Amino acid sequence: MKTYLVTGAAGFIGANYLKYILAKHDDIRVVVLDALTYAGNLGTIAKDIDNERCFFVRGDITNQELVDRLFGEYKFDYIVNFAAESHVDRSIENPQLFLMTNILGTQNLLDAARRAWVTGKDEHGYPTWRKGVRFHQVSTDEVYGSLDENGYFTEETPLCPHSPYSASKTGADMIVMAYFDTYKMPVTITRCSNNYGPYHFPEKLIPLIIKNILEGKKLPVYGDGSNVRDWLYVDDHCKAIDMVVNKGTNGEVYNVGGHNEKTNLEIVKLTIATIHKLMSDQPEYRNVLKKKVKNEDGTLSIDWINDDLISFVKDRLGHDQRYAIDPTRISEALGWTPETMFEEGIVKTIEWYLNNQEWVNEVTSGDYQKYYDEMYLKR
Ligand code: NAD
Ligand code: TDX
Repeated sequence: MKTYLVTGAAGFIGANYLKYILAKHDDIRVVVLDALTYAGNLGTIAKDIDNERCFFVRGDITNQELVDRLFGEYKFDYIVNFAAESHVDRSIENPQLFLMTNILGTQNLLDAARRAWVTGKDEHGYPTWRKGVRFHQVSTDEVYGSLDENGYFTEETPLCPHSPYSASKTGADMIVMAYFDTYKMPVTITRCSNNYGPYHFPEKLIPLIIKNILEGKKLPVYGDGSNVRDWLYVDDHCKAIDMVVNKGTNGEVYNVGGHNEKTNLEIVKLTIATIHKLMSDQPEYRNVLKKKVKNEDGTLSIDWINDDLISFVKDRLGHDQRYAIDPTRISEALGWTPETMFEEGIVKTIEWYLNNQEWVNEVTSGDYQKYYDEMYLKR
């Protein structure tokens, strides 16, 4: 039986990953470590925490004493590090927090693992490691910087981050690789493109657009909307991480992406059209609308759900133009392929939000409105 430490599993991808591995593997035990920042929600994973196979600890990955104690209490085999400050716009406002969590938090976890897992030294002075252990870092394609209209990021693309967020993730990746080179620590890294799916916090493009449409608010598109992102359904990312954790090669980086490039404007228009179609085909979904406009016959109108909601606003500082991933390595080495086509995934995602408005209300009940006003009213 393998024991996992999964950090950041009360957030978007970590929660989906937790559900994925608990469903996939009977013979595992998982400890979740999460600080429950604004982006973490215990309700998302409450049903998964049974105190038999899955345990929850509220705490900060930068806390050395806490992380050492957890390593002593549970004999972890795998560390999967999702915990991070993850929003580019917030990193532009407060870079320091990003460096603390994303770089120093990763270093703290690496050092705790080193203290727990090193068994001795080899003849060259390199540490020897407990068999079957691994530290997996969940990284991002943003570490490679930005592409013009041609080409793809491969694992050999030079690291060239632009935002404080992506620079902090690059710093973390470089520390992870330094521990492989210096200590021969068993590590792997995945670098994934933009994820979408259930439990995505509504500060990120797709869930923010869905939320605003339901409220009848304007849809803020940065700049001219021509920036391109490569979208991947979150379960496909979880599958990739599961494969790398269990079958990856130490010291290797794996790019993960679904060859699904779309401009932001395309994404916003597709979201508008999909919500309109779902509410047209299944009128009961209109009850979810917070903006209530009545037709003459008393039913709720959806005529106003159209592209006129789009509002072009001031661009993000240092906005990366295009991301696109070449996933050849993970496909050839581990047989990974994405399973969910975008056309299917976006409908599944929107339906999930329409059916889970309580979750949206819960995660946006705190400082969300303040954040929204500060971030968008000045644009
Ligand atoms: P998220 O912001 O939704 O969740 C982050 C989680 O980490 C939250 O539960 C939060 O409470 C927790 N956390 C934050 N700081 C912490 C700390 N100091 N100690 C312990 N827990 C802390 O993020 P996400 O979108 O799920 O991203 C997860 C990981 O995947 C991140 O490392 C991110 O860089 C990476 N990633 C995200 C995407 C994407 O499209 N969202 C794409 C590629 C890579
Ligand atoms: O209101 C908005 N309007 C808008 O036009 C928001 C929130 C975003 N955008 C644009 C900016 C980006 O070009 O949409 C695109 C996607 O933005 P985000 O959802 O903020 O994602 P991005 O900046 O691409 O980063 C995401 O993918 C890589 C995650 O947040 C990162 O954690 C991950 O590493």
